[in-house]
Amino acid sequence: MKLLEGKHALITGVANRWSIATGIARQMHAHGAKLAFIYQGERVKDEVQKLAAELGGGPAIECDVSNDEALLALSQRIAKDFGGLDILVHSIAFVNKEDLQGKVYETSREGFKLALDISSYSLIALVKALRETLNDGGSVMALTYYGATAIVPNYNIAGIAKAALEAIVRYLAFDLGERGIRVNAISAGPIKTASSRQVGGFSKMLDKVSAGSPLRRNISSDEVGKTAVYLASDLATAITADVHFVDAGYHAMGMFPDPPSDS
Ligand code: 0WD
Repeated sequence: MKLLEGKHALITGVANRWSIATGIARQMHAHGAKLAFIYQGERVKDEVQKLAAELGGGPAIECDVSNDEALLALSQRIAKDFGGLDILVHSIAFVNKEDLQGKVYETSREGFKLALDISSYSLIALVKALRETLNDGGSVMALTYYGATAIVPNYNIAGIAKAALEAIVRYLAFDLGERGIRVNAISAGPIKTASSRQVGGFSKMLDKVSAGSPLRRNISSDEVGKTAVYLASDLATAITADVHFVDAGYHAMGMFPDPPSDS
């Protein structure tokens, strides 16, 4: 059964085929949604255009989310190509590499501003620009991580930006709720991507989840994609202002069993 037939989605945050947004796009395409993509600049243009062609041939539009003029142009282009938008996927984050290790108190004011602008405020900026284009009853979702509410060493400013993002999700859910538009966050477990590799000690995070989560494994971007389909579909019409974990249950562990002894 196709759950998103007739729906139009804007996918942000595709950099390459390993991006979480690519897993979301694959699943939304499989469920019949028509997709548009944004890309940040020339560095990722070819890759995003190629993926857009593979996933239904929708437009790939250049848009840096820190640029308000680009966001205005994006909303005009989406209105022209799609008429209205049913689904908005925010899958964007950026933190300077030096701020993804060491002490949080060493973070510079500029590094903090940049991280919060790109990783958190950009959801407000996208909704602001696209609010007229978003159809009543639509679904907005953003990617977050457990480090928003729990201490994950090295995630540092990224976790602080995710805490802001999750609060933004709740406030936007209230703002848009009177139009039946739902706003949720998906809290994904660690997945190897260009961004996550910047986090100090990232491969150890994968090991800890595969050893310590209830499902004893890591997760894939397509599993995040399937959850995104559900949240965007009419199966989830009463779900909003929520943070939904797709992390093999890792977030629910309060203590970890001892590793098996050799004897
Ligand atoms: O373990 C992980 N990978 C997790 C990621 C676990 C839980 C959550 N997340 C979140 C990330 O924090 C982010 O919000 O998922 C989202 C997607 O991250 P990703 O798929 O891991 O990373 P990546 O493939 O790098 O995509 C993020 C993209 C950027 O990629 P690059 O590699 O080019 O920095 O976000 C885009 C960009 O394409 N992006 C922007 N797009 C428009 N304007 C901007 C910008 N200013 N900055 C970054």
